[in-house]
Formats: sequence, C-alpha cells, structure tokens
Amino acid sequence: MREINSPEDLKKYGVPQLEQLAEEIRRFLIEKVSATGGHLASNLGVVELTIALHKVFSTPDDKIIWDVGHQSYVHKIITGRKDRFETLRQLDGISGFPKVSESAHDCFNTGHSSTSISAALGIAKARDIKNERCSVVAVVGDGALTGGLAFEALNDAGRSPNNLIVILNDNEMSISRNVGGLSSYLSRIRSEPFYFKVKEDIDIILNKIPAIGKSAAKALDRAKGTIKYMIMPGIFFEELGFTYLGPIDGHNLQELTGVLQRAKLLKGPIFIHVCTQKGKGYTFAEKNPHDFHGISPFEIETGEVKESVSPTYSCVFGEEILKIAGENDKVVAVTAAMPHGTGLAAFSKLYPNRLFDVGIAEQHAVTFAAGMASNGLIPVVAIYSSFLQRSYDQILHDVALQNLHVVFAIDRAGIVGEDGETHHGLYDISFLNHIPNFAICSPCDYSEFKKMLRYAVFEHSGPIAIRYPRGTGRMELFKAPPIEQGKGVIVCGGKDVTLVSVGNMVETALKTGEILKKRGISAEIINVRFVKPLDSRLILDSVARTGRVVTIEDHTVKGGLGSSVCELLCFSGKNPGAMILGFPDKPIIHGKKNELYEKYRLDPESIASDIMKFWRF
Ligand SMILES: Cc1ncc(C[n+]2csc(CCOP(=O)(O)OP(=O)(O)O)c2C)c(N)n1
Repeated sequence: MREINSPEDLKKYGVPQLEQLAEEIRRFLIEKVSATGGHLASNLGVVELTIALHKVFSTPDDKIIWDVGHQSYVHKIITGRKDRFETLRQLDGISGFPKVSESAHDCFNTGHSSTSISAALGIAKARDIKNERCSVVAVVGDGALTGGLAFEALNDAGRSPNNLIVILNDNEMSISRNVGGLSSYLSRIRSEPFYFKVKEDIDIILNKIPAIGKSAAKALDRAKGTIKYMIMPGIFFEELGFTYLGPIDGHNLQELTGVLQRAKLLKGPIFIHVCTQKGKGYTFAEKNPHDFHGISPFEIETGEVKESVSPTYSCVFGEEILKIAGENDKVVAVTAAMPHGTGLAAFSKLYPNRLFDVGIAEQHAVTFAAGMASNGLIPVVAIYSSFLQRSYDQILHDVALQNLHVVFAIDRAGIVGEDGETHHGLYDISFLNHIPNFAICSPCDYSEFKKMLRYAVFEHSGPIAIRYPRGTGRMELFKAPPIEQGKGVIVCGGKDVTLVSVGNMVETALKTGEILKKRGISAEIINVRFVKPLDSRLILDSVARTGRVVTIEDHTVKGGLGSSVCELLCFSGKNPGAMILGFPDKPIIHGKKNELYEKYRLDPESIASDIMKFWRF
C-alpha cells in the first residue's frame, strides 16, 4: 500500500488516486483482519467515506466521532497506525475502537452504540463557547440510529444553532438486517431517485406557483407542505431542524468529497445521508455481512474461520430456551439487535411471533419486557452484560420495583477479550446487587446453565438474572444437585481455606485447589451459584471451619461477590480477613481472555501463589 502516514499524505491526491488508495486499503484490511480477527464488513463499507472525510477535513483540529467505533479501522490506517495493524485488538496492541490515549486523531472514545451525536453536539457547544473554529462530524450507522440516545441527541441538535455535521452511514444493516420504522423510512429514501439538488428544485418550483386571495394562499401553503412531505427525501430530519443532504452514493469519492465540502460551508446542523454497502469489495463479506461483522481469524480464499467452533454458552442458551419455549407458549424472547450473538437465531425461525428484535434499544427492550410480564407472558431478555448497563433504571424502576417475572440472560459476563474495556462485562453484579427483589445466579458449566434457565423460567417468580461468559465452557464440571433459590454447593471439602466462587470461576477455583493440594494446603471450594441471595449459612459455616476465605469472580472487585461476602462476614461479627479476587477498579485493557486472566492474576497458578503469600502458608 502507498505511504499514508498521516491525513496530510492523502490531501495531495485527486479522485482517481484516492480510488486506487481505497482499493489498496481494502486489500490491507482483508489481509490484516484475516489474521487478527475484528470488525471487517463495517470497515470495508466505509473506506471511501473515511478517505473523503480526511480529504475534506483536517483532524486532529477537526473532530470526527465514530459511533460504536468498530468502523474506525480505515481512520486508524490513515492517521498513522497502519504499521501497528498486526497488533490490532491484541494485548498491548492497538484497540479495535477509537481511543483518545492512542492518537490525537481520536477525539472521543466509543464502543457502545448511539453516543456520537450527543458527544459531537457537546464538542461543538464547547468549541463555540470557547470561540474556536473547527468542524465537528459524527458518523453514525443506521443500526446505531435505532438507539434512543441517538434520537435524544437529534432532537436537541436539530434546534441548536451550533454548526455540526451528522453523517448517516446507511447500509441497511445493524449486525443483522436493521429493524424498525425508521429503517423502512431510510430504505424508501434510498430507493428514491432523488439527490439533494432535487430538493432545491422542489422548493423553487413550489415557490413559483401563484396564489390568489388570502385563503387560497393558506390552502396553497398547506398543499406545498404536503407535496414536499410526500416527495422530498429526508423531510423527517429537516423537520427536526437539520439541513438534509442526500442520499449520496457512499462509494463515489467525487460525490462524497463534493457533499462534504458543501456541508463544511453550511451553517447549523447538517444531516448527510450516505448509502454504503457493508462488506464492499470482499465477496464473502458482501454476501454475508452478518458473519463478517465481527469475525475471528479466517482464510482469505475461502472466507472460512480458522479455529474450529465448539458450542458456546450462547449456543447452549439458544438450544435450551428453544426447548423451554416449546414447553410453554407464554415464554417470549427479546433481543436488542443481537439475535445471532445471543444464540436466538433458531428461536426467531421457529417462533417468529415470539422473538422480538427491538433494535439497539436496551432500555426499551427491558421496559417492553416488563410490559409483557405485567400482562402474563414470561419474557427472557438476552443482552450482553456491558450493553445491559444502558438499562439500569428500566431494570430497577420498571421490572424490580414491580417484582415482575422477567428473566435476564446476561451473555458476555466477565471479560470478553479482544473488544476490550468498553465491552468487558465486569459491572453487572455490582449494579444489580442492590436492586430489590432481584436474584442473580451464574452457572459453572453447561449442565448447571440449563438447570438455572429452567429454574428461572418455571420455578422462580420475580426478576432474575443469569450471567454467563463469552465463549465455551465445560459440559459438566461435577454432578450438581437441583437449583434452589439462594443455595450454593460445596464442590470440594477442605480445612485450611475456603474458596468462594461462582460461574466460570468455579473451574478456576477447582484448579487452584489442586495446586494448593500439591503444596500441602487443603481448600474447601464453594460454588455459591447465587450471588444474590447469598447462601450465608453455607459460607459462614465453612469459614468457621477453615478460618480463611478467598472470593474469586470474573467481575470487578467493587460491588460483586467479594463485596457481598465481606458484608456478610462483617454483619456476622466473624471476620477472619478475606482475599477478594477479581478485576481491579480501573478500565481493563484488551487482549485474549487467558492473557488477561494471567495479567490480572486470576489464573489458578497466580491465585494459588497469592493465597500462599497472603497467609504465609
Ligand atoms: C449499546 C450497544 N448495543 C449493542 C452493541 C453491539 N453492536 C455493535 S455494532 C452493532 C451494529 C451497528 O450497526 P450500524 O450502526 O448500522 O453500523 P454498521 O456495522 O452497519 O456499519 C451492534 C448492535 C453496541 N456496540 N452497543
């Protein structure tokens, strides 16, 4: 690929050379992402848009905010990080999302959807208050536009006097096909043969129609409004207060640079509707943009993923919930734009009327589920831990205070690996732990997971969350008794130290116990199963026997299992001193999961050594 070490390098090129550059960047992306894994299809779709942005605007002075940020690879390539692409998403390598700490060209960190317009408006306001001059551009996908936060920001930005450019990258896809009324509206605009020039023509033609008399003038005004409404693309955004430009072919550099230059000169909030193709330029990704949205390392020639794929927790959830739905037709499933990621694809085929994909709208998903529960259904809401953060108030106010029977299937709980700090599911226990009426449990293997799901749907009443990790787990770690609310199990007896763990960390605790055994220390291992309510009796009795307690969790040390056990010990008046093991109270970087466990001393070897040191065994 030609030398592009900063945006200045491409400013000297004309459109034909930029088109060649686009091809080179596509080849580069395919080669690099095939080795590291990452978000390929979204990036292939924005190659020309990103080049055009850097041709017309000048970062870091001008600000570009990438919504979600998974499509920022081309921006990274252009802004001096090309040579670090082998390290993409690897431990100590460059992130898969914009990071202010990584480059001055990244002005705002993203990772979760629908934040860009709010952030851009804030940056524009600050610019104007400080009397600075720069352009501020938010790039938001049509999927991200389904998030409520994006609507809140459009509503505010549209009536703001500040210069701000919002670019809608409309590829008709979220991770799966996009959903909802706005998406249908955008599709209609896409299929209209209008371009922004036409809009001006409409205005000119309408203004030329003469009106005779006052009432005729009024009627004509109304008629003009209706005509405009029917035929003008983007009227929705115009009505919000934006100047709408589009739709634009997002792979035509001539058109793109033209419209961006025009937008740069216009005043007030501007909305540019750019149409792109997800996966553009790589046949496998074009045909299957969903699979190439976020992909593991793959063979370029065949598009096949390199590693063998064994069933994950999400798959087990998908299979079991399908069986459960077959047994009770009140069971419905809700996803916020992740039917595949959460394992609900088969459910959507078999029970299309009982699966609700609400778009990237986690808040709505939860209150919507609360509504269904209040009217007699049993909703199972499957959302990744980090995205559930969005729904805190809906969980508390709409579900828990009314004690509604909503089952939360919290996928990707714990560290997720390469997606890094914005995506780690490290906070769900702490924000659910103090919500009244809520139960929180976590399975240590697939067998326990299926039992917990059945328990949650058929036996529990009130809100309950089951948290489970990204990736694969064991079929059956040990023969487990049936699930009982708030009851844990001792999986291995011992006399020197009590290891209290939950979920995937039960296996870590068992391995730690084996290492300790070889060093002459006998550990009692408890799988608490429920973080809330906690099996106080089981823990206190064990600690009374061993005199030492260690908690191990795939979660931040603040407000999780460890905090609950400490509270228990304090309130019981028998506090022997405890070791609380989990992730520290700071952002956790990206890298492979096992590398991160080792880095943060949550692998069995490190835990065993730290226990030995702590109690001077
Ligand atoms: C709050 C939140 N929910 C879910 C996701 C997972 N997610 C990442 S990208 C994406 C789809 C985004 O679609 P779009 O904005 O159209 O971008 P595209 O990939 O199509 O370019 C989703 C659902 C997220 N990042 N944040």
